[in-house]
Amino acid sequence: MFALHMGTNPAPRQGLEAVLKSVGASANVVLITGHPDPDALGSALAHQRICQEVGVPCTIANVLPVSHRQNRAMVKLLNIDMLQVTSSDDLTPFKHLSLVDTSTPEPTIDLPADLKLLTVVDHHKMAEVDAPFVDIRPHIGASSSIYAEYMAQGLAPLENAMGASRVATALLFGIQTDTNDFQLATSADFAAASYVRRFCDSDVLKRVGRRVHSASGMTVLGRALANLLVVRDFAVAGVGFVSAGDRDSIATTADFILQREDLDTVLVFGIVEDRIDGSLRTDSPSVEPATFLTSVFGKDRSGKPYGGGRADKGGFQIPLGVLAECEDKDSLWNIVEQIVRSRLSKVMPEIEREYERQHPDPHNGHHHEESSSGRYSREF
Ligand SMILES: [Mn+2]
Repeated sequence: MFALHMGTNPAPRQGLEAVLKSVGASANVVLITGHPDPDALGSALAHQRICQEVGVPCTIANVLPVSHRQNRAMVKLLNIDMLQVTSSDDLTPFKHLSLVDTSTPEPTIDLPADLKLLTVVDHHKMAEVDAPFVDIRPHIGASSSIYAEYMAQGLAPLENAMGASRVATALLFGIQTDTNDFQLATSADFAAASYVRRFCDSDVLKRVGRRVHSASGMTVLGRALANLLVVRDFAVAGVGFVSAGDRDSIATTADFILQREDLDTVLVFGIVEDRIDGSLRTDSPSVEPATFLTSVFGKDRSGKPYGGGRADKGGFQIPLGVLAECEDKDSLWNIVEQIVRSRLSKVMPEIEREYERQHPDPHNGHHHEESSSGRYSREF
C-alpha cells in the first residue's frame, strides 16, 4: 500500500517513514550491491540513520570489498561500520532487506528465502520491483540526493546533531562522485548538496577529497603510458597483471590518459584475477561506450555483453576460463594483449599497424616474447 514509483508522490519521505515504522523492531539490513562506492555508502548511512530515528535496528553489509582507495579512505575516516557477508547464513539474523543505489540485490550471494525486500531507493533505470517502498528516480544524479531530500523534508533531519556530520559528509561525497564533481548534477542534486554541506566535517572532506594514488596505481599508470597505442584520437594501453585490490587503478589510469589533449577515447585493460578487466573513457560525442564495447568484444554464450557503461565511461570483463591457470604469466599476457588488439582492429584496422610500427622485429613480425618478457608478470 505504500508502493511509490518514480517519485511522483509528493512526499515519498512519508512513505518511507511509514513502511519502516510498520516493521517494528525487526532487523533491517542494507546489503550493498557491487563494490561499495560513495553514493551507496552515503545512502546506506542515511538509511541507517533514518532507521535509528524510527527505532528499527539497521546494519550495513557488503559482499564485495571496498576497492577504490578513495572509498577506503572514506570508510575509514567516517568510521563506517559494515558487516562483511560471505554466505547467506550471515544474513539469517535479518528480517528485511533494503536496497540503496540499486534495484537488484548483490548477485554473487544467495539471499535467505525469508529475507523480505522492504525498501528500494535508486536513481538508475526504472525497474519492476516488488517492495512496500520503492523510490526510483532515473533523472536524479545520485541516490544520496534522494536520501538528503528525505532528511531535508524532516525525516531524521541533519539538524538533530547525533551523528549528523558523518552522514552529511558521506552524502556529499555520494552526490559529488556520482555527478562527476557536479558536472552532471540536476537542480535536485544541487539542492540536496547545499542542504548537507553545512553539516559536513570539513577536515574529512579535505582529506578524502584529495585524489589518492597508490604506489601500485602509479605503476599501472606508468605501464599504460609506456604501452600506449594511439590511432588518431583513440588510445589503448595494456597494463599487465593487476591485483584485485588495485583494480580501480585501471579506471583512474584511463581517466588520467583521457586528459591528453589530442585524445578523446581511451581504453585501458589488464588481467585481474581470472579475467581481462578494462575501462573505457570517452569525451567523443560519437562514441557510445556500451555499443563500442559490444562491437569490439561481443557477447558471452548467454548473450550478455562483456561490457557496458553510461554516456562517458564503460567497463568490460572477459573471463579467462581455464587459461587463467596458465603458469607462464608472460605468455598469458602476450596472448591477452594480442586478443584485445585483434578485437579492436575489427573496428579500427590501424591498431595492428601501429603496434607493428612500435614493435619492429627483424626476425618475425609476430613474436615479441623477447621484448616483453618479464615486463608484466609481477602482479602489484
Ligand atoms: Mn549512484
